[in-house]
Amino acid sequence: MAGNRTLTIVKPDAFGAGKAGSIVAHLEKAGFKVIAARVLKLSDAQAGAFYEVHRERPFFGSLTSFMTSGKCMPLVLERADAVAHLRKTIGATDPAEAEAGTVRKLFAESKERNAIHASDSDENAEREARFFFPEAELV
Ligand code: 3AN
Repeated sequence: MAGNRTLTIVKPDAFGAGKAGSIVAHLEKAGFKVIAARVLKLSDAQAGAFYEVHRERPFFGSLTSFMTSGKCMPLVLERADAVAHLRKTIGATDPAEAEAGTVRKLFAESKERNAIHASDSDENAEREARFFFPEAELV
């Protein structure tokens, strides 16, 4: 998927508040095409595996309990320069620091309940897309 695909997750805060449709519409307006999507409630094991790189961080337990607190919606998105463009579209991790018009400024509550995830590199986009979707759904 090098370069033109990325993985996003509408997190449980935004999904539970009925903001998924508005967020996907915002992403489509930003030029992203939805390649794959699903809705699921992550298990503790899945959340721990997805956020493995953060296991030693002080917020790991809180992050995984938030991410398993309700349903979320992972999507694979496509457009040119997908990873960088999605990071710009969602804004800073903390919505208080996010630029006006970004997904987190519009829809997030706090640094943890921050509405949306986006892969931070092509390598992680590939790994994270495969985490949620079988090959056949990524055509
Ligand atoms: P981003 O989601 O912007 O890539 P990362 O990769 O630094 O941010 O952090 C992954 C997730 O961990 C964030 N989306 C956020 O939900 C959570 N997180 C990061 N830093 C903190 C923090 N200081 N306190 C609570 N949660 C945090």
